[in-house]
Amino acid sequence: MKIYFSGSIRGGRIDADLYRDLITELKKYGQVLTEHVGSSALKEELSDREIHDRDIQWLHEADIVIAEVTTPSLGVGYEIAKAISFEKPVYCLYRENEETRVSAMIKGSPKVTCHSYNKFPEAREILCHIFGIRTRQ
Ligand code: 6IA
Repeated sequence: MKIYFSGSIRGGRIDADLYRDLITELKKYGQVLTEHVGSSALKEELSDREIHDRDIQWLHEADIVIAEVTTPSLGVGYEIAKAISFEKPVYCLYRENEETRVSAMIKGSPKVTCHSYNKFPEAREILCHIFGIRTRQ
């Protein structure tokens, strides 16, 4: 099972540690193609074009896309739209929050399954549920 995890980079890194913990959890279910999204020491080693082309290639290869969408990010939104067009299953996790509300284009999409959670253990349960269902299909 190849998992594409999507989370904000240039949109803001406030949730970087949370992404790292989610990725650690996701590794129980398969190969996470985008482990760098949870890294606290991101380096600009590739050009923007190289990043784009590599990530699109990984999206093609992925069996499932899991996005943490609490921090709004153009890149995450773009990846979700691409994943939908590639007919990949897309799941979004987000924390309910007064300041940022998830875009209606994500929450309102019939092709995206959204789950809200408060604390990490709840997110872990949601992932368990998602992969429990998917491994039985
Ligand atoms: O617009 P954003 O940068 O927030 O978009 C984040 C999403 O785009 C993530 O889910 C990544 O899959 C992808 N992405 C954006 N920038 C990079 C990147 N840059 N490396 C890999 N994937 C990326 C290198 C790090 C650099 C900005 C310090």
